Amino acid sequence: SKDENGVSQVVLRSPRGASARISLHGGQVRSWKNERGEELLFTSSKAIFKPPAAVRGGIPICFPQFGNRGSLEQHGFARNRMWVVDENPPPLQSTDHSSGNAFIDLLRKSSDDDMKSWPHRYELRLRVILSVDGYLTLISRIRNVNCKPFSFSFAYHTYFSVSDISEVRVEGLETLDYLDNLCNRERFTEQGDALTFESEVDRVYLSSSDAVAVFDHEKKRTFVIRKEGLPDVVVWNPWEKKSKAIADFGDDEYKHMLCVDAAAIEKPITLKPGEEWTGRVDLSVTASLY
Ligand code: TA6
Repeated sequence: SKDENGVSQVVLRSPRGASARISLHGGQVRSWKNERGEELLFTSSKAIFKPPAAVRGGIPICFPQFGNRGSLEQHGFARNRMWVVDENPPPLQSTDHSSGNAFIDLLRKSSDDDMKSWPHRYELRLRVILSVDGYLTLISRIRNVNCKPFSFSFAYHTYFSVSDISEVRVEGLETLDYLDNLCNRERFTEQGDALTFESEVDRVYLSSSDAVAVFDHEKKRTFVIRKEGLPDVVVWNPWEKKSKAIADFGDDEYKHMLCVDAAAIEKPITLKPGEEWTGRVDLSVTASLY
């Protein structure tokens, strides 16, 4: 099918009615719905769907640079470019294979345009799996197909939809060190038991455990984020003032979103010629038991 701007997109469906929609613009997951048809990812009502800018919401892929830590455009170029569908993808690995699991592989290879700003030849294969339970897995494999090494950072910039940010709690980041983007990336140590929100937050938690949970009290919903190959976790909410400065974001929308990204930022990944890296995130959602 096509999106608002005529860009091709792919829809995955689970046998019980969950779905995920992925755009070829940016290889971006644009929608993830549970079996009741409820949207789980935030998209701004002010989002601009016209390429090349990434759509404000869903799961933009940040590669080969996170944020403005480097010479490239903010969050790298992968989210702004067109990807293609691999019509003959390798089969699911046995651990991901279960009847009823739907998947798609999108590819992005360095173009001459990319080479001007980042002179490296890479192949990026993004596999999106919607499990029979309606859970979402993203696996990125990045291969160095050139004869010199390169380094990159990476993030699944995941915009979760939440009912009310003041009622949200994030667990799994306790005691970790983090870099605070609001304080020149100064390093702090998390002191609280769980993270709650009452002002702008823009942090990179370092070397987190493999699971982080986002509790949405009002919706009585919990997201669990499991990750492999991605040591860091970004937590971002622009809050009131910053929201007003973002053109494609509504003034009050910060109340209904929280970005929690599985990422590799502090220590860039280096690939030698021929080497491949894998970064995986598994997103599950459950009704909270309280
Ligand atoms: O840490 C998350 C972050 O890098 C913030 O600093 C904020 O700018 C956000 O991502 C959104 O970035 P974007 O380029 O999509 O506007």
